Amino acid sequence: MLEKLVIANRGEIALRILRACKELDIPTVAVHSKVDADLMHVRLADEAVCIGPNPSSKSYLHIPAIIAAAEITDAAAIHPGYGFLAENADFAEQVERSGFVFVGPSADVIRMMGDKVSAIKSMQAAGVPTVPGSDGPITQDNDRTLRIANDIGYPVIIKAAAGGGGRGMRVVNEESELLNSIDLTRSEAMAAFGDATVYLEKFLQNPRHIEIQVLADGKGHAVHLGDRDCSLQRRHQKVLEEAPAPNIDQDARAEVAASCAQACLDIGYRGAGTFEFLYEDGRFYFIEMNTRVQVEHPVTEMVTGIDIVREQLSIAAGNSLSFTQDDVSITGHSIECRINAEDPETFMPSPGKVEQYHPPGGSGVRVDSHLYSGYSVPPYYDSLVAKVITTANTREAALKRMRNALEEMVVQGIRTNIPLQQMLVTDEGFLKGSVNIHYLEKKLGLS
Ligand code: MV4
Repeated sequence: MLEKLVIANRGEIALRILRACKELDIPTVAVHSKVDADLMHVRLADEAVCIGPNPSSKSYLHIPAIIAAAEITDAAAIHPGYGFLAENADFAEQVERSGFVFVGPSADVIRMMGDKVSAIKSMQAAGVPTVPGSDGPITQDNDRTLRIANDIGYPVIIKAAAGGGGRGMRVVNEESELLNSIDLTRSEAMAAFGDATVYLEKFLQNPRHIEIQVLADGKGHAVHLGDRDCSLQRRHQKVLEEAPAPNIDQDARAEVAASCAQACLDIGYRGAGTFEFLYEDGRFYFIEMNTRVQVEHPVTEMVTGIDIVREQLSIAAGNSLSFTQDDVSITGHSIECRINAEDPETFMPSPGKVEQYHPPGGSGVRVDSHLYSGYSVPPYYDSLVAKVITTANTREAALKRMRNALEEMVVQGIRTNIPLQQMLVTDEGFLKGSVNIHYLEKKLGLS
C-alpha cells in the first residue's frame, strides 16, 4: 500500500479520504490554509502542513506549496479529492515528475477529457453513444458550419471545448442566430479559458442527467458500478442525487454501462471516473467525463458495497482490481441530500459559527461531514458542509429514511438548505421519479 498520503483538499472529502487511509493504515498529511487549521481532518491526520493564506488561489490551488508539503513530509502520494486541482493535468504531471503518485488517471488522460472535443472523439471511437453534433471543432468555413447545424437540426447548442460543467455554452434556436452566437461563445471561451475552440451539438430540451461510475486499474481491468441520477440541480450545482437512477430502460442501461467500462480499457483509464450522460426518450448521450472522485460517490458505494476511495488508493498503489464485473451487483436504493451553508431562500452563502450540530443516525443513514459544534464555516470556500445519505431496499423506503433524517438533523448558528431538501423529498413530481434537469429551477421559479 501507499506509504504516506497528502490529502490535497479540505472539508468533508478530506475527512472521507482520511478515513479511508485509516482503514488501510496509510499515514496521512493534511495540508490546509490558515483559517482551516481547525478542520476535523487536520486534527485527525498524522501530520499537518499550513500551505498558505485563505484564498484558495494561494493554498489549495497553489501547486508548488502542495508539492513542497509532500516533499518535507516525505510522502509517497497525493490525493486531490474533487474541485481545486483534481482535474488539472499540469498538477498531475508535476506531482508525478516530482516523484509522487497522483491518485487519479495519467496527466494525458486528464488532458484528453479536459478538452471536450477530444473527449467526445475518444468516446465515439470506443462505442459510447454521443449527442449528434459537429464531431469536432467549428472551423472558419461558415457555409460548412451552417450546413452542419442544418444537418443536426435546430435547436443546437454551442459549447466551448475547454468548458464543461455548464460554463461556455449557448443555445441557438434558428439559423439566423447561429454565426453571431458562435462569435460570442468564442470570445467568452477565449476570455474564460484562453481557448476559443467551440463545437456544436443537438440541444436536448428535457433530458435527465444520468452518470455512470467506473473503476479501472490501468492494467487491463475495468468495471462499472452502475448509474446515478443527478438531475436535481440549480445553476449547475447538484442538490440531490440517487442510485440507481429510477425508471431507466434496462437494455439501454446495461448497454451504455458496458460501453463505459470498455472505453476505460480503450483509453487506458486508471482510477475512479464518471461518464456523464444526458438521457432522453430512453436513450443515453455522452457529454463529458469526470476524472475524479465525485461529491455524490457515496450513493454508489451504498448500493454496491464498494468503497470507491479505498479502491482509488489501492489502484494508485499499483494493485490490480480485486474484483470483476460479475462481482458487482446493485442492491437497494440510496439518496444523497447535499447540505449547504446557505440561505434556503436566496441561496446566498451563510458562513459562521456552528453553535449546535447534531447529525441524524439510525439504520441506513450515513452522514459525511466535517462539522462539529463550535466549528466556524469560513467564507472562502464551497458551502457544502454535510451530505446525508440514506439507503434502503426500495426508493420509497430510502426517501422515508431521508425525511426522518432531515427532521432529526440539527445545524444551528448558520443557515442551511435543510428546509429546501425537506421540500424536495416530499415533492410529488420528484417522488414519482424521472424528473428532468430543469425541474428544480422551474419549481423554485414558481414558488
Ligand atoms: C447539454 C444540454 C442539452 N443538450 N447538451 C450543462 C452542463 C454541462 N455538463 C452540459 N450541460 C448541458 N449540455 C446538449 N446537447 C443541457 C445541459 C444542461 C445541463 C446538463 C446537466 C445537468 C444540468 C444542466 C442544466 C442546464 C443545461
